[in-house]
Amino acid sequence: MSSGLKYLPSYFDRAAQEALITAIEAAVAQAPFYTPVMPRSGRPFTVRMSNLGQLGWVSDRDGYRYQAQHPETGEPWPEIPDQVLALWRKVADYPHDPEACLVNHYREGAKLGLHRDEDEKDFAAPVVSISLGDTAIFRIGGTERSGKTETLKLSSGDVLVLGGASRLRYHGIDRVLSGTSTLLKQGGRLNLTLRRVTKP
Ligand code: MD3
Ligand code: FE
Repeated sequence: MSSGLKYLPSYFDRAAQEALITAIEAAVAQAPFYTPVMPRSGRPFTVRMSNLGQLGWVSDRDGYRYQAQHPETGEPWPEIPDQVLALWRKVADYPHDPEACLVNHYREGAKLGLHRDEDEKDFAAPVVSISLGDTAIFRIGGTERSGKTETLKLSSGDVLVLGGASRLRYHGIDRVLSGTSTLLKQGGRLNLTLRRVTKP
């Protein structure tokens, strides 16, 4: 795969994954998962979302954007947990903390179509992703939608760092393999993506 992609399989051991889940459960009790809809069409995503940090990524009929409040409760997003910030500081190779941590929740049948992450203003910062729960089939292409793609299985505890030449590559989640992990009591998959949004 092209430069700027770092795949760190089993970065978090089981105990660290359980500690992450405890922290995320506390946060989503404050900022519940909601179902975003596509701009214009209003078609719902199959993935449910919440955010942590100063800014959260949201999608509604008006478009995609970052905002400081939960779209349904109007409350500020909870803080990014310490162990998640610690990961960014170790792997991001970027001199500022992330402003946003998008939390994606995949239940049975959920997927995420091929897209680029381009709503941020500073592409010098990487996106750092943590996978928890059921294994996902992740698809990644190049910087053109029509380009070749390849797949990678993302398992619980895996970390991906997408920086440099990989920062603007197309990617998505084809499917989640139900029952492949016992981490989440309800099953399914959680993905955390850490991002710098503004130019420092
Ligand atoms: C490759 N999330 O939230 S994370 C997203 O598993 C998103 O929920 C997926 O795509 C998920 O936007 C994939 C891995 C990832 C994140 C950002 C990337 C891969 C990326 C940015 C550029 C290239
Ligand atoms: Fe993405």
